[in-house]
Amino acid sequence: MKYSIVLPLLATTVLAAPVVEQRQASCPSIPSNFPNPNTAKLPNPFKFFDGSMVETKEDMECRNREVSAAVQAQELGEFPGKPSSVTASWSGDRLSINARENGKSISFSVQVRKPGGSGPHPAIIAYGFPSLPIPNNVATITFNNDEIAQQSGQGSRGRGKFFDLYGSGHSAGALTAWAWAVDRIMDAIESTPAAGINPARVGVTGCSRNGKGAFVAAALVDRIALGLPQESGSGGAACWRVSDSEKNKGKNIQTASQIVGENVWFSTRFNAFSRSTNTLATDHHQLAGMVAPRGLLVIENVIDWLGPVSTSVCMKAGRLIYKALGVPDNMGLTGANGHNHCQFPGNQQSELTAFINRFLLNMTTSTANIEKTPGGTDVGQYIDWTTPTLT
Ligand code: MCU
Repeated sequence: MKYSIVLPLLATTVLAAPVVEQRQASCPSIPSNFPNPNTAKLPNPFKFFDGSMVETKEDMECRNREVSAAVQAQELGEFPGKPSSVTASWSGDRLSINARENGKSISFSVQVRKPGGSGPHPAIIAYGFPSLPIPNNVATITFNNDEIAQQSGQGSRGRGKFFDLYGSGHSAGALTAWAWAVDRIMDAIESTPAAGINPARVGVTGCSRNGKGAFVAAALVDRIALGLPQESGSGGAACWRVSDSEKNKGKNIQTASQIVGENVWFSTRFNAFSRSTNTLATDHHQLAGMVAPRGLLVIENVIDWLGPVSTSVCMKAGRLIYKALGVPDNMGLTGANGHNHCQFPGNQQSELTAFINRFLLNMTTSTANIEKTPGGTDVGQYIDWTTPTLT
């Protein structure tokens, strides 16, 4: 299928350090019914739900829209767009944000620690607190995601400021609610030059449960220039199908059927699929595809519960989407072992530095061929499709 780009909103020169592309493809209408496969192989990211093939880069944008719709319908819950009013103000070291919709209003603020100089500065939004080293020439935006949507077991479903605005029965799981707030932080950065942050150079990070959040935010919020999900494991960089297959091989790995009971990260819509992940219309390699062609460094650890085989295979499959788009090096994955959970190790530093340099600091650093994974993670066993070269 060939669809055309109709409205280039922001011209970009894709040299060493691409800025976020904001293009508007003219796509067919997004389906609201999705296929119901029954396969342990990862779904073909290059085949539309109607069976036609993705042939161009613009097709991939359209494909991502239907993938997003399916992921929202089956896993994440609805990701609301910009509310009717979003206002922001800058004072001290805080960016305060107010969002209004349907007569309701919420406010939250983020703390911004900035480098010296007037800026505008690149920045990394950190869920909770940064669990990886942010260089001092990049601003740190500390985001208290728990106040937007709580994540403290089943009793916390529908609690937090997102749900104060949209109602406690809203379908969004916590990951989606947090991504909505990241989208509002981007609104605030754009509308508040006094904050001194460059909206074209913003990354997002978080570790573990917050790593799942950072990954979903990078996928859903297309103004994010660099995703840095850290040790997100199941529900983030792992693919549901591969995690189930690993569980069946006897591994102590988090699976969909466990995760829906543990916490409220996903929508209740996901419950119907948690014991039949082979029937999902998509899997998480396609979340990486939603980030493409923007920067993405997936940082993992060799801990059984996270699913090192699952995250490696899944993200290798995701990197094939970057490859099809002609930008394989805009994504990397690094799965070092030998460190405690969320304790960023020295042996992942060079990859992190390269991605930050290239995508946030506009440097010509190479991010080529970063695929550091454990053995036994051959993606070929989990896919039955080939990777096209999209025109
Ligand atoms: C890896 O993230 C989670 C994991 O999914 C949970 O099962 C476990 O309880 O907590 C991990 C985490 O957030 O650790 C800080």
